[in-house]
Amino acid sequence: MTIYDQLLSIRREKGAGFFVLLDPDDHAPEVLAAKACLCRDAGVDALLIGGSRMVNHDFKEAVTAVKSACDLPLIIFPGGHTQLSPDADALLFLSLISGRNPRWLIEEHVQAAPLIHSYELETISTGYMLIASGKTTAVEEVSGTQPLPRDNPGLAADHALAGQYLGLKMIYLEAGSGADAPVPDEIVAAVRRTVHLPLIVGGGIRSPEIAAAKVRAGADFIAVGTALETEAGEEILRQYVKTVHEIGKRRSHTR
Ligand code: 1GP
Repeated sequence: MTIYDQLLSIRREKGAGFFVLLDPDDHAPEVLAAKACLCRDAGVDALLIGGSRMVNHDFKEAVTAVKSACDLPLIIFPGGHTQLSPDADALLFLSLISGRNPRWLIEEHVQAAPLIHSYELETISTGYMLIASGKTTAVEEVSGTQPLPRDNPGLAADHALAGQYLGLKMIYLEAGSGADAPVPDEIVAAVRRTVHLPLIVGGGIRSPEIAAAKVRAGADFIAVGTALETEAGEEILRQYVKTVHEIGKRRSHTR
């Protein structure tokens, strides 16, 4: 079964799923591996690995360490074409469709393609949409693109729909790592009403309650990184997992 099929079956069976983002810019490979084990024990559905600053030169080493420590699906969430590894299970092949910078719409992809092919990595083509969050985020800086406004759910929905028509397989609504404010519920809901693609929501989600609100609004997968940097205990992880699964189940029954 492909990782994409596994994600679809998580959505079908659990209603919604919970991802933890591991950032190799912030931690040594052995620390990431220990975190991955905690995540597995707490019932996290999959791990994302990547970072937008790309200062870490040991990306492959980090992926190998995490993959050999635990068998959770490990999906690269790349900050650029240098973040690739044959040891990951899949790659979110991100196109920054909220922006108008050709580098992040196609150029990085061309650079990455030959290596992805030789690694035989599964690619999950994903429309990546940056939503304004109240402060300039690393994604905004690095990509040199403007985020979509917070107060225009219709515009966000139009972008997601264009992504769906282009044949993308997922949409990622991103407020930016460490964002002051997460993607507004109204934007999540508008995108949910408009496209049938699996929807990941991340950036600035700092509590299980906020995660719950995003799932209620229509998120299929919640991604959290920063909030678990200081408090990555099994207990808080379990709370996120339980909340996302409970609300997801409830929502799938009322659909
Ligand atoms: C960033 O969506 C992820 O790309 C996670 O964001 O670090 O704010 O949880 P946080």
